[in-house]
Amino acid sequence: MTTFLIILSIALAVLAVGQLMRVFEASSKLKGETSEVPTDAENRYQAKMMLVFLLGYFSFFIWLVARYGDLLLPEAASEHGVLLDNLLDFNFAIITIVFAITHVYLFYFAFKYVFDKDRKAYYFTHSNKLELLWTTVPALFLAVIVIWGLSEWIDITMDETPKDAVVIELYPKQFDWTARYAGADSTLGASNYNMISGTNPLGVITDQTLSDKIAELEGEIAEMQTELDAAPAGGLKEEELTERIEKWNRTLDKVKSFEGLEAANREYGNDDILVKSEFVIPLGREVAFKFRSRDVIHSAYMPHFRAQMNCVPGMVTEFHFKPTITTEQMREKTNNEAFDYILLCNKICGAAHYNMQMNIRVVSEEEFNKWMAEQKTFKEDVAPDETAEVSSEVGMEISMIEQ
Ligand SMILES: [Cu+2]
Repeated sequence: MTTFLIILSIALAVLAVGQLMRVFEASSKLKGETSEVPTDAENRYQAKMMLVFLLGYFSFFIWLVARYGDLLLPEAASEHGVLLDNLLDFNFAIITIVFAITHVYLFYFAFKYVFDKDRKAYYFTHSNKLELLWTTVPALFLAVIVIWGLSEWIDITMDETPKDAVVIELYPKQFDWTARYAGADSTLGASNYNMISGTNPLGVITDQTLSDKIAELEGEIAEMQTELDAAPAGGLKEEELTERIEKWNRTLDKVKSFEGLEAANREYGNDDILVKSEFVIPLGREVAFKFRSRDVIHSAYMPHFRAQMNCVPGMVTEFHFKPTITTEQMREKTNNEAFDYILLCNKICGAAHYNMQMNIRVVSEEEFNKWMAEQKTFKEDVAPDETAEVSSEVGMEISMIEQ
């Protein structure tokens, strides 16, 4: 309401000024004044004002850069991040130089060539020399930017992931992240959304989760069947239940088809490690990320590492980088005890999108190995009689998704 009133009063003020100007024009016309033609003194005053404006304009620009410049991006904490920053700085440098030159000329010429009735404008139709200059110079700069940028991008995205890389899957859903480490075998276990259950939020396929899921589905189907047998024939309830049983049977068929996977593929998942709220990566070692999504498109954004990748349902996207500064070192550098690297969702994905984040801790190789050894593997995690409470909660969420 306040905003509306402010807009309304501004609009009314503009209208009032417009009407007043018309009154002045009409009255000076009646008096016979020729106010449309400025006097020489007025012209000289306007020309000087152009210089004053130029000075104010650049002072404001310099103040803005000094005051807010460091809000652009935090210090890069990955190897390729430095390359990207150099590229960005080069672009900013060119833009700033061109901006300064063109604007100085714009306002200085308005001052220098103030109206003079004794001066005649120099007229020429075109100049080949000028055309050549203002075509080739920008073309050269653009070529440098494009070729340099492309070659860096190819270096960053096309080079092969080293064998000793830490493999981590980032799995988003509305509205949180789960990180899954490939474990001792450096291979992520196969996964499928049909396998998702209370104890298996990422749908990892192992012998254990397969038999659990089949038992769960068969149990549900049997329950629905009992209900169906008791339902009155020909009713709406019978139709609904029959449809649901058919749907669940299709899921069961899909899940059973995973039994045909090679034994090794049902083994890789056992030593995977699932973590929430924070994940840890080692300094100076390549980290290979794989991204999936459970529901909608999310985007994994790690600003300090200059990394961002879409997480798309139904496909796996990838990115890898090498961290160069530990969390501790960054805390000292920024003089901020509470500093943490962060993973954010950078795709507006729903109501609690703003809350989709996860801390990232960069530690030394030894610390990383120690941390890994302390984590429970997926096999230990899905052992029966554990996480019973969590299971019912997540189970509800999944049944909601399946509807
Ligand atoms: Cu999201």
